[in-house]
Parts: sequence; structure tokens; C-alpha cells
Amino acid sequence: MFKKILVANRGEIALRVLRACREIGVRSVMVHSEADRDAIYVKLAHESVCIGPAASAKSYLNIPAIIAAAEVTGAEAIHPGYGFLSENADFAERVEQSGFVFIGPRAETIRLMGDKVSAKREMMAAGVPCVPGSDGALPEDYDEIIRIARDVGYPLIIKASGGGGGRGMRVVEREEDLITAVETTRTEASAAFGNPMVYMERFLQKPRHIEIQVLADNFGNAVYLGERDCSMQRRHQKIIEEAPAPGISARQRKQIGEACVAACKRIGYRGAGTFEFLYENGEFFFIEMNTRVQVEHPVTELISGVDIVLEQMRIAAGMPLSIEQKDIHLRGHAIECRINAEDPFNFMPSPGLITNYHCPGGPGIRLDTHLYQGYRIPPYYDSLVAKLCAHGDCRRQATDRMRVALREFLIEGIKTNIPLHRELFTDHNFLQGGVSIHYLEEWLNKRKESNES
Ligand code: MV4
Repeated sequence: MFKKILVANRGEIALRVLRACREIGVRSVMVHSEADRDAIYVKLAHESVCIGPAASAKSYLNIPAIIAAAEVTGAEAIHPGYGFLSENADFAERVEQSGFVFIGPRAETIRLMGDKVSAKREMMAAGVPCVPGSDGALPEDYDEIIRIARDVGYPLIIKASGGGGGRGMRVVEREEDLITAVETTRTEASAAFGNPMVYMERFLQKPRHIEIQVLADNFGNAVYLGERDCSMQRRHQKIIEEAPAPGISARQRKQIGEACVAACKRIGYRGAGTFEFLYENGEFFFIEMNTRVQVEHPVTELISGVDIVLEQMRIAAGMPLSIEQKDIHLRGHAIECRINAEDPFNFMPSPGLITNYHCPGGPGIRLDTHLYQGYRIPPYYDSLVAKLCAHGDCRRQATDRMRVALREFLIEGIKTNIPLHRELFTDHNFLQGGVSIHYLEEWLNKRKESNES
């Protein structure tokens, strides 16, 4: 195992990685911006290095500064967390070229999965079910595009190969709108991702978002840790995630899990990864792969007992996976509420001083947060400040425990979305389980209308 790891991130995930380091006696180096000097994880780290001003572009995205920090502190490996540089293939490459270990997949794997057209091609070849659509990137010729579209059927969706996570896509309802949509998406994709390639898929109207967690080592071993349902989202920001996904049978879990493991083996995947699917009418359709640890990894940890961050570190250190598929037994149900420093009605960010703070606890409760009373949430970064998880023997026990925890949770001085979560945990459809990706936005619209009248 490494003696010293540099954490190239901030907030709750920085603390999460630091805790994994402490647990196994690895020293930690925390890099931080000028705005994050007083963060708890900076104080708890063995060493810290200020890598630049508040703006992410000059600190958390500043590759030379991060590599220099690894050099001066003698760190052996870099954990990128999520967001920031975590899926930047150039960063992974420069980390390795500088003689450090990138805690994640090989740069070429990040690149392969970052390009959605090549990712989908690999998945099809591995036998992972994909959304029906164009065979690779769309051609230039308009007649050909129209022919492909007739084959796919309407409504369809045009997606940028360099996009992902909801960026660079456009739904097309009718043939007369097709060419304009393709051209506009191409132009936007060129500007945003430096890649004009686009592809086409049948548009699924009311799917759920279900993703499969995998781990793979350098020895050809790969396992799946079941799925998460992340359908409760607003504007591509997930707010509640759970594991397992309501209504998925053990047989279907095994089938899709084994397909993902086959894909890992095919691409020589290494580290933690997530296969994102749309799920509609009992069928899985691959959309994208994430090559990082995800925000919502704790729900999988709670039901599987596997420490995903620790496994990432072990894999990067050249150790084999500590578990085989036969050792993985999912137990109970876990739900995560993302607590954001934002207005619970208009979603405006609400940074500032935490004047009073009390955190929930008790059986089956897990809280991942860097907050403390007297901490000032800086205005420069993502508004996620805590992840409250509840685990129980069944979904009902998990939601009951979550309701109790949400009542206890006190964060004063700023606005948070805790009141929104409290409301959602009384909603019958949500409590029933299995709502679609559109449910939350529809629910918010109804709430708004009833507050206006
Ligand atoms: C889709 C889709 C419907 N049909 N693809 C949005 C994020 C990106 N990861 C893929 N996305 C979608 N792709 C087809 N063929 C609907 C969405 C989508 C969505 C997906 C997951 C979670 C939330 C979403 C919200 C709106 C649209």
C-alpha cells in the first residue's frame, strides 16, 4: 500500500478519502484553494498545500500546481474524488508521466469512455444492452441522416459524443426538425467539447435512471456491487439515490451485472466505475460510463459492506480485489439525501456561516459531511454540503429512518434543501418506489402551482 496519498478534491469527498487513508495508516496530503483554508479535512490531513486562489480553474483544476504539490510532499498517488479532474484523461496521463499513481482507470480508458460514441461501441461489442440508434457517429449527408432517423423512429434524441451528464443533447419529435437539430447540436458540441461528432438514439419517454457499480483490478478480476436508482433528479442534479433499485429482480441484477463485468474485462477496466442505464418497461439500456467514484457510492457501501474508496486505493497500489463475486451479498436497503446549501424553493445557492449545527444519528444512519458549527461555506463551489444516508432491513425501514434523521438535522445560518427532503419523504408515489426521471420536476411544478393559487 502507498505510504502517502494526495487528495485532489474538496468538501465531503476529500474527508471521505482522508478517512479511508487514516483507517489503513496511509498519510494524507490535502491540496486546497485559498477559500478552503479553514476546512476540517485540511486540518485533519497530515499535510496540506495551498494550490491557488478560490476560482477552481486556478486551484482544483490547476494540473501543474497539483503535481508540484505531490512532488514537494513526496506523495506516491493522487486520488481525484469526483468532479474537477476526476475524468480528465490528460490529468491522469500527466500524473503518471510525472511518476505518480492516478487512483482511477488508465488515461486511455477515461478517453475511450469520455467519447460516448466509442463507449457505446465497446458496450455493444461486450453484449451490454444499449439504446437503439445510429451505428456510431452520424454522417454528414442529410439524406443519410434522415434515413437513419426513419429507422430509429421518432421521437429521437441527438447527443454529442463529447457530451454526457445531460450536456449537448436535443430531442427531435418530427422529421422537419431533424437537420436543424443535428446542425445546432454539432455547432454547440464543437464549441463546448471541441468535438462536433453527434449520434442518434430512440428517445425513451419515461425511463428510470439505474446504474451499476463495478470494481476491477489489474489482474483481470471484476465484480458488480448491484445497482442504484438515481431517478430523483432536477436539471440533471440527483438529489435522492437508493440501492437496490425498487422492483429489480435478483435474476435481472445478475444478468445486467454480469454484462457490465464482461465489459470491464473487454476494455481492461481498472478501479471503481459506474455503468449508467435508462430502465423502461423492464429493460436496461446503456447510456454512459462514469470512470470515477460517484457522489452516491455510500448507498452501495451500506448494502454491500464493501468500502469502495478503500478498494480504489488497493487496486491503484497493485493489490487484487479483496472480494470475489461469490462474497458479495446485498443486505437491506439504503437511501441517500443530498443536502445542498440552497433555497429549498427556488434552488438559489445559499453559502455562508453555519451558526448552529446538530447532526442526526442512531441505527442505520450514515452522514458524510465536512460541515461543523462555525464553518463558512464558500460561494465558489458546488452547493453539496452533506450526504445523509439511511440503511434498513427493507425500503420501508430505510425511509422511516431517513424521516427521523431529517427531523433531527439542524443546519442554521444558511438555507438548505432539508425542508424539501422532509416533504418528499411524505410523498406517496416516492414512498411507493420506482418513479421516473421526470417525477421530481413534475412534483416541483405541482407544488409551485398550489403555492401560487
Ligand atoms: C436519454 C433520455 C431519453 N432517451 N437518452 C440525460 C443525461 C444523460 N446522461 C443522458 N440523458 C438522457 N438520455 C435517450 N435515448 C433521457 C435523458 C435524461 C435523463 C437521463 C438520466 C437522468 C435524468 C435525465 C433527465 C432528462 C433526460
